[in-house]
This record gives sequence, structure tokens and C-alpha cells, in this order.
Amino acid sequence: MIFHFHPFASFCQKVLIGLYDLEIPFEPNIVHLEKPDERAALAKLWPFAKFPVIEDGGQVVVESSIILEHLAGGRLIPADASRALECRLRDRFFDLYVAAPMSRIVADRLRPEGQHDPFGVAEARRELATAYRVAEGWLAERTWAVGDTFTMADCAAAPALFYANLVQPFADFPAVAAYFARLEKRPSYARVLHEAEPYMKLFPR
Ligand SMILES: N[C@@H](CCC(=O)N[C@@H](CS)C(=O)NCC(=O)O)C(=O)O
Repeated sequence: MIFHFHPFASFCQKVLIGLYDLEIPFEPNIVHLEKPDERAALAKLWPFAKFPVIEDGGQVVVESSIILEHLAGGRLIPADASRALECRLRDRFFDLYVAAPMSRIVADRLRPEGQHDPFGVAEARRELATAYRVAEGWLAERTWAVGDTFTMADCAAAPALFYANLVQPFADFPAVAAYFARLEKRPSYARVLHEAEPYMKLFPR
């Protein structure tokens, strides 16, 4: 299985956490999107030229949640049907309501002078604040996003919260902060963070 990714990219980290947690072997291909030939090679697999992407025995699989389900089978999703739905909801929540607004804020920092979108950034900040409030309610009395078992939702949560905290700290949300502290101690995520360290200087502060 070839894993096309970059160690610094949030959605790639989500999949890496699952791979390390379950000790799934893979052949890494670090893609430098700024290099036109590498971008073109990725676009051949997935025309949006976004990662993560895997090639598994000739089959191309895209989208972090689908990749995790493809590779992990049921191991990152609870067997119980209603818990499984909760897991998928929380996975969507961290992707769509934490990682997405975080990305919009970061992307705005990378825009050329005069091309910024303060209205869009303010909207993204409000969305993040709502997400922290919702997550605070969810996380108050549980170890992981769906209960006692580490799932795909936690793989989604860790990188989303890490980068979101850099643009809008969640220090005022004690349950979210405590949950993130638990995530940082999870060996799979600690390894992902360690491997991303050399690239952290790229983050636009
Ligand atoms: N919904 C996709 C999101 C993938 C995504 O946005 N990946 C980012 C990196 S975290 C990317 O490839 N960005 C490069 C670009 O947009 O040019 C998933 O879950 O895999």
C-alpha cells in the first residue's frame, strides 16, 4: 500500500494516526505540492491534487475517512450501530466544523496583500467558537470522542484541534483542552506530531 501524503498536512495526519495506532505497514510517498511534477503525479490519481491518497494493490482510495475505513475495516468504528453513527458524526464534525474553518483562517494568512477576506475569517472564527462550545458539551464526561474506545473520530480530532488551537486557542474550554492533552499522549499521535515538527516553521503565525 502506497501512502501519498505530507507529514505536516492535517488530513494526512488524521490517516497517519490510524495507521500508526493499528500498526498498518505502508510505503510512504511524501508529496511536495509546490513541485509541479509531484503535484501533477498526485493529480493523476485524484484530479483535485489533494492528499491523503492511497494506492492499495492498484486501487486508488481518497478522502481521509474513506481511507481509514478501507484500511482499518471495523477497527476504528464501533461495532454497535448507533455508536458507529455517533463516530461518523464526530468524524464529520471535526473535519467540517473544526478543520474546515481552521483551514480558511490559515489560507487567508497566505493570501497576497490586498486579497484578504476579513468577513470570511470572522465567519470562520464564529464557526470555530461554536464548534468548541459543542465539543465542550460532548467531551465533558468521556475519554475519547465516542466513549472509552479510540476511534476514527479521534484520528480526525487530533490534527484539527492542534491547528485550530494555533489560530483560535481553546484554553477557555477545559474539556476540549483536557481531551487534546489525552490525544497528545496517545503514542500514535505523539509520533505524528514528532514527525511533523521539522515542518512546523511553515505554519503562518
Ligand atoms: N476532505 C479531504 C480533505 C483533503 C485536504 O483538504 N487535504 C489538504 C491537506 S490537509 C490538501 O491537500 N491541501 C492542498 C491543496 O488544497 O492544495 C479529506 O478528508 O481527505
